[in-house]
Amino acid sequence: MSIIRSEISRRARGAVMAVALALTGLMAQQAAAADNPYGLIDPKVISVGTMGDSKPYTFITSDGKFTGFDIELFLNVAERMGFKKDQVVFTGQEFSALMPSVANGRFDVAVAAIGTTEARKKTVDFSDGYLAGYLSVLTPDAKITDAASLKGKRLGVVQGTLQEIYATKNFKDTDLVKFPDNNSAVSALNNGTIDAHFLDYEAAKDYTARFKGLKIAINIPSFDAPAGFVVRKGNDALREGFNKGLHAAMQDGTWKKLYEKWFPGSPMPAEYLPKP
Ligand code: SNW
Repeated sequence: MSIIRSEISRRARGAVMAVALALTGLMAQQAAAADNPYGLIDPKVISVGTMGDSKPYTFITSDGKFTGFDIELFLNVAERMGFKKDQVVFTGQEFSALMPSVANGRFDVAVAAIGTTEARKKTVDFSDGYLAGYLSVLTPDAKITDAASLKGKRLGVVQGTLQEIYATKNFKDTDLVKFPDNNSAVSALNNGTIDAHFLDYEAAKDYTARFKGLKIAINIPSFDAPAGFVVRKGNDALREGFNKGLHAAMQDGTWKKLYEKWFPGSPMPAEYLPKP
């Protein structure tokens, strides 16, 4: 009898312990969520991977600050989520390193006119879209006017971009030359090492203003791959926080104001404008 009783009480103590442990674990989790609702690497700052030479989307000014449409829009969204300017840390990287760095937990988010595609969604998650436009061929050669005239030419692409994928598939007789970033490709273009460079429309347009000999020759629509903020797979709290901020920025006219500032004269997709 007493042996049975002590066995029962032993089991009961075990069960109570298990419940207590489970509760402690749950409380710890809740405390973590309260301290770090967006699942950030450091709960007090948002660590952002971006690029230094994708003007006017994202670039570094001569005094070392990141700015551009994507950067100002991101800072506005972050502020709506309670993060001041000094709580957002930007780091410049090559384009091809951005999505892997988010997947590996080096950055909380990547921001650099990064187009949303099913292939990319296999390794990272995207916020809702905030930008849609063209992929453009930049060249000093007046004879380059369409895909056929790129035959036998040397075309620059930045590694890992949609331009690289598109050119591989559609510019079959073109010699593709891969670069780590736009500036090195445009240097090669200006010294004649390549015949044309394939990049985002607004960046191409910016280079035409800086180098008078360069023209935009071909525009490929990329509206099916709108740019979004890239987050670690499964970080839904951060992604949803960005979505909420993005929609608020679109609804109150902030998006429109920034678009007109950075992309003057470019048509505005109605879906990002305030809804009545
Ligand atoms: O797919 C387009 C989108 O429609 C908009 O025009 C902004 O650029 C894109 O997102 C494509 N951007 C390239 C990419 O995602 C290159 C990004 C970069 O050079 N930073 O691969």
